Amino acid sequence: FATLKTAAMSSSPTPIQAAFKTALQRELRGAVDPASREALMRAAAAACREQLAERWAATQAADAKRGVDAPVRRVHYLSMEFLMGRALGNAIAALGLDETLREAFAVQGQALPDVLERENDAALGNGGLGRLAACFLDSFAELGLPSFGYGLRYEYGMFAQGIQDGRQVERPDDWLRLGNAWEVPRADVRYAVGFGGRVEVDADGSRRWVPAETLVAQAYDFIVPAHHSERVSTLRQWHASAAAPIDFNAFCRGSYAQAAKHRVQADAINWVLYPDDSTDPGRELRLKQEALLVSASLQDLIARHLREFGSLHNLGKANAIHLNDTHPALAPAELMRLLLDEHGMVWDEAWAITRQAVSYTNHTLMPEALEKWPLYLFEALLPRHLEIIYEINHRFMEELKARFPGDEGLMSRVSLIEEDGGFGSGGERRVRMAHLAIVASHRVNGVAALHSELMVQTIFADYARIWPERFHNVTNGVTPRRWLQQANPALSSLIDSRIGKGWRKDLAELSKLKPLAEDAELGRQFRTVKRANKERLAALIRRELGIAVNPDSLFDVQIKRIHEYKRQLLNILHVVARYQAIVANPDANWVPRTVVIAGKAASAYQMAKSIIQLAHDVGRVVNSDPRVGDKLKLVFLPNYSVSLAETILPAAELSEQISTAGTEASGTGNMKFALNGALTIGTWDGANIEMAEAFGVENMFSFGLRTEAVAKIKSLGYDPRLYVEENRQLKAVIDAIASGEFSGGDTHRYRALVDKLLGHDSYLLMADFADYVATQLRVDALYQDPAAWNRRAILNVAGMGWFSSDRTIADYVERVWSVKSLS
Ligand code: DL6
Repeated sequence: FATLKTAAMSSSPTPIQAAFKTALQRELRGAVDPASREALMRAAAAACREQLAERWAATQAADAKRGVDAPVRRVHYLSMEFLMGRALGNAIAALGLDETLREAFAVQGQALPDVLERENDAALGNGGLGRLAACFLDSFAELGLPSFGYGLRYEYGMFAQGIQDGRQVERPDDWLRLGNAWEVPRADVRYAVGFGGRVEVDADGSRRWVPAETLVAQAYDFIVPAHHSERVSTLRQWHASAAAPIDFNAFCRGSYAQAAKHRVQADAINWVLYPDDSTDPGRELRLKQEALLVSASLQDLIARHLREFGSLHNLGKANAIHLNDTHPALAPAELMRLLLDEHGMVWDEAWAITRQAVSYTNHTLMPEALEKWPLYLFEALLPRHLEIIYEINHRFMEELKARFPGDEGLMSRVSLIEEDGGFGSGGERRVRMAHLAIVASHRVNGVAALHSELMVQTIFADYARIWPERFHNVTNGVTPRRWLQQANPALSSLIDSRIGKGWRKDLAELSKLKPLAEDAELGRQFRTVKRANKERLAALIRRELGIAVNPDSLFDVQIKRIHEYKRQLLNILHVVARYQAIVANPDANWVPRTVVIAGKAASAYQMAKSIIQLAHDVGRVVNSDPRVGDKLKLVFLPNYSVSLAETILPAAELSEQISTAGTEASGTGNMKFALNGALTIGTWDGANIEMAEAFGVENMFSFGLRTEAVAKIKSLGYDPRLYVEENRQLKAVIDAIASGEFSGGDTHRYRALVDKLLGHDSYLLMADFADYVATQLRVDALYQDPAAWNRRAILNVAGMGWFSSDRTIADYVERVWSVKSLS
C-alpha cells in the first residue's frame, strides 16, 4: 500500500485526518492488494471507530462530572428496535473525513460511493418506531445530551424481502456475516439475568428470587457522532449467552447437542428481531428478549449511578428511563425489584424513584399493538416481577377506591391485570403492559398532535381522567444529517448557495428559503437537482427490475411498511383507474407517471402480502401494455431499507401519505419526503397536519374524510358497496381485480381482498376513493406548470425546519426528561 502512503492530500492534513490515515493504513496492512471494496469499507470503519472511541471516552468523562443538580438528567432510551442503516457515510461526514477518504480510495482505484455501498444496513427494527430511535441517537449526540440508547444485538435483523412470482418471501437478514467493524465489544460490561425458578421468603420477611436459569448479557457499543461538536451518543446493545459452560459429561458421552442445549437456547435470544409471537415458544422467546434488554440496561444504569454518586437515593433525580412503546414496559417492575431486593430499599422510596425516572411514548392507537402477556408466562419466567406488578396494582386500586368510590368499571378497565381475557386473549388472564407503563411513568406522550389528542380520547381515556397532567404531545422529527445532507448532497449544496450553511446546524433556518420560492432561477436549479436524483433512481430500477422508467415522468412514491391502514391498496386502485382511463383514451394529454411502492409485510399478515402481490400483478399488466407506454408505470422495489430510502426520497416528486384519518400516529417518511422537496398527497392524519400547517395547507394535496367524519360514517353504519355502486370508475376497478384481469384469469386470488373491501372496508378506501382520484388530477394539473410546482416544492422545504429530530429531542428534554418536568 505504498500508493496509499503517497495519497496526495490537497492541503496539509489536520491531526484527525493524519490519525485517520495512519489507522487506515494499519487496517489495510493485512488485506489483499488491491483491496476489495469490502476491505476498504471495513478498514475505513475501523479507522473511524478509533476516532469515535476517543470522543466516547471524553463524552463519558464530561457526563460523569455533571452532578446531581444538572438540569438535564442522563437519558436511558430503552427500545427493542434501532433501525440504524449504514454508518460509514454518517461517520465520515461528522468527522470531516469525506475528502480524505475520497482521495485515499481514489488511489486504490475506487470511488467513495461504491465503497459506502458495501456496508450492510443494520436493520434492527421494523419501521417508523425503530427509525425514530435511530434519529434520536443522532440528535442526542448533536445536542450533547448525556444519554445511552439500549437495545439488543440481533444477529438477524428484520427479514430480507425477496419476491418470487410477485409474492413476498422472507429470508434471514445475515447482516453480521462479514463482521461489524463498528461495534466495540465491552467484555467488562456483563450482567447476570435470571429466568424462572421461585421466590423464597427469608426469616426477616424479605423476598428473594431464586431463578432456575441464569444468562449473561454482554454489552456491544455502537458510537454515534455529533456533527457540530466532539460529543457522541452510545447505542449499547446486549448479547445473551448461557452463564453455564457446556455439560461436560454429556459431551464425553458423545451427546453434543445435549451438552450445548442450554447454550443454544440462550443464543436464540440473539437471533431475530421479534420472533413470531403467535406460538407459545415465540411468545416466551420474545418476553425473554424484553426482560433481558430491561434487566441488563437497568443494572448498567444502577452500576454507573453508584460509580458516579455512591448512593441510589438520588437515582430518579439524575436519570430518566424512557420506554419506547410497551416493549420495554417491564422496566418499572425490574427497577423496583433491583431497588427492593438487591439494594434493600423500602417500597415507598423505590416507587418514588421509579415514577421519577420512567416515562413512556405510545406510537400507535392500534389495540393489537398494546402488548399483553399471559399470567402463566410471567409466573413461569418472571415470578418475582409478577409479585411486584400485583403489588403495584393493589396500591393503584386502593388509590382509585379513594378517588373514585364505587366505580368498579373504571377499576376493571384500568387494572394492570386483564381478568376476563379481552380480544385475542383466548380467555386467559394477562398483564397489560401499557397500563404498567402509564401507572409507573411521570409522563406519557404521543408522537403528533392529533395522535396525542386521540390517545387521551380513546385508548387511554380513563387514565387521562385519572392523571390528566401526565399526558403530553411530542411531535416526531427526523435527522436532517442523514435525510437531507447525506441523502441529497446536491440539494444541500443548492440550499447552501442560497441561504448559507446555517441550516445544517439549525434546520429552522430553512425558512430563509421562503422568500426565494418565487425565484424562477432557483426553481430551475431545484428541478435540475431533482432530475439528476430521478435518473439515479431510474438507473436503480432498471438494474434491479429491468424496467425502464422515464425520468421525465412524475415520480409518485409510497414507501413504508405494508399495512391496510396505510392504504397502499388505495394507491393501487388509483393506478388501475388511471390505467383504464389511459386505455380508453390513449391520446389524451396524460401526464406521464411512475408510481413506486416499496415496503415489507409482516410474515404472518396475509392481507398485506396479498397487497404486495396485487402491486406486482397490476404492475406486470400495466408496464407491458403497449397502449400505455411511458404514460404509466407501477414499480415495486423489493427489500425496502434505510439505504434504499436514501436513494428513493431525493428522487420523489409526490409523496403518498394516505392513511385513513386517525390511524397513522405520526409518520416520519412524510417529513423526509417534504424535506427533499416532494409535494404530499395526504389525508388529514398524523404529522401531515402539522406539516400542512407549517408550510401552508394550500401547498399540500390534502384529501379524504377527516377523523370526525370517519367516526361519524362508521357510527351511521358504513356500507362500502354503496360507494362502489354509485361510482362507475370505482366499480370498473373492483370488477377488473375481481374478474382476474390482473391475475391471468384467476378469480380466486383476490377474492378475500375484494370481499373485505366490499364487506367491511375498515379503512374506508371506498369512501375516500373519489376524492383521492380527483386530487390526483389536481396533481397532474400542477405538474404541467413546472414553475408553479417548483415554487410549492421550495415552500415545502422552507417549512420543514421544525421537523428536525433535534427539535423533537429538545421538546422531550423540556417536557419529559428535565428535572423541571418532575414538578
Ligand atoms: O413514532 C414513530 C412511528 C410513527 O411515525 C408511525 O406513525 C407509527 O406507525 C409507528 N408505530 C409503530 C408501532 N409500533 N409498535 N408498537 O411502529 O411509530
